[in-house]
Amino acid sequence: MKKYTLIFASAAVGFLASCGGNSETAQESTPTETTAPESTETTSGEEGIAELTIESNDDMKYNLKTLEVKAGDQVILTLINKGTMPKEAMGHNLTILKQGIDLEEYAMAASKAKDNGYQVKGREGDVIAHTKILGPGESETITFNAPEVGTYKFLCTFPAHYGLMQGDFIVK
Ligand SMILES: [Cu+2]
Repeated sequence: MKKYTLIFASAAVGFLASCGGNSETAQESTPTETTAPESTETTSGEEGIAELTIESNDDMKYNLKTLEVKAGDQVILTLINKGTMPKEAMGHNLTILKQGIDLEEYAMAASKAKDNGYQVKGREGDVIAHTKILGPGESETITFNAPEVGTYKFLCTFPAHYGLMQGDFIVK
């Protein structure tokens, strides 16, 4: 008997929700016109924590062009390399640069620093956070504090990848 009551209750809730959610439903059915991938949604419900996941692949691309967090957030960022090509040929990382650091210039310098995980030795201060270079099927989660409000650049520093593999890390 209790079971039936529960089923009825949840059905009623579902009915109410579908009645009350008209505007939401309308929004969902409207096709989005943006061709670029949406920014990732923050999956953590916890206040002050931004949990983000971004993927890389053998096409030398990230699946997102924008990552967005709030100022003061603790950022838990995961890079998953979905590719299958060997790390030596198609490794990827995610590197977030401080403002004012020239992306192309940093990428060129980093591409020569294979023995340092493609990060420039002595220029750690130019980087907010970065993962290591990931091979096929690998992932890494890095945790750091969101910098002040602004738009920052992220890129892959594997040689010749930054042209296609870059995006905006936005702190609101
Ligand atoms: Cu890459």
